[in-house]
Amino acid sequence: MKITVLENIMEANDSIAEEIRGKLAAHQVLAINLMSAPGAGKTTLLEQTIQRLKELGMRVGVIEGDIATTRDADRLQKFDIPIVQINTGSACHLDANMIRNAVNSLDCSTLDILIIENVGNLVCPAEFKIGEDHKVMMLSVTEGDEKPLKYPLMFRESSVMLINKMDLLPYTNFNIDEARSNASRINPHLTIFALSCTTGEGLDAWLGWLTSQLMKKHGNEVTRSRTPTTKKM
Ligand SMILES: Nc1nc2c(ncn2[C@@H]2O[C@H](COP(=O)(O)OP(=O)(O)O)[C@@H](O)[C@H]2O)c(=O)[nH]1
Ligand SMILES: [Mg+2]
Repeated sequence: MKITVLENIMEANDSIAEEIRGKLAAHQVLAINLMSAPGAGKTTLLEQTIQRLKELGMRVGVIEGDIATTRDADRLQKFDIPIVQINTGSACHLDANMIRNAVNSLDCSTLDILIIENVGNLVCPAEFKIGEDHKVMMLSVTEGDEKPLKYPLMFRESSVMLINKMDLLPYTNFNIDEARSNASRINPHLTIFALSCTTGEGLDAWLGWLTSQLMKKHGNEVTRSRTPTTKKM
């Protein structure tokens, strides 16, 4: 009985996720679901990524998912882009229903890319489709190279793994080859980039992947008008 209820919840979520995917596709908006444990560096990556995308003339929107506070959204205010903050209260992940409300409050015709920072958690966010084109997960070198084996779902569901805080590598026992091989064992199709959001090392390769996905969505048309707003839900 409990299993049936869970399946129904997931089916309902997936059908809303498809509706979101359709709406974003109609506007050629690339949607990225960014996931990691708390503190891996998602918001710092967003700061670096938004800056570079804006320099390329891309129109970026962000949905910030957190249990409480607008701290991350506040950090992104300086970019003058549309941001929607979702405070989940006690929920440890974003689901499609939350994202549908957030997407409906954005003007998708003014966006090229929507980046969704999920709630910091290495388990639950991977279970929920939210209408994204790609799940991107971040593992920082302070978390341990065995994490792909201990939390396989997130690594299996993701298109990209970002190994962050490479500047701290000399101070840890993190083995980068071990991390790559553990992750590839879980998901042989995973694209892996090692980077540091603090020093900027490796960010070009990440941006290269992101812009190639944008070009797939848009062809060569990337327009430049933006509508800055910040909303709290
Ligand atoms: N040394 C180092 N610190 C980083 C790096 N990226 C993020 N941080 C720091 O890690 C902490 C958590 O970063 P944040 O972006 O808030 O993580 P989030 O919880 O995943 O959004 C902050 O103190 C960041 O300055 C990095 O590449 N190297
Ligand atoms: Mg954050």
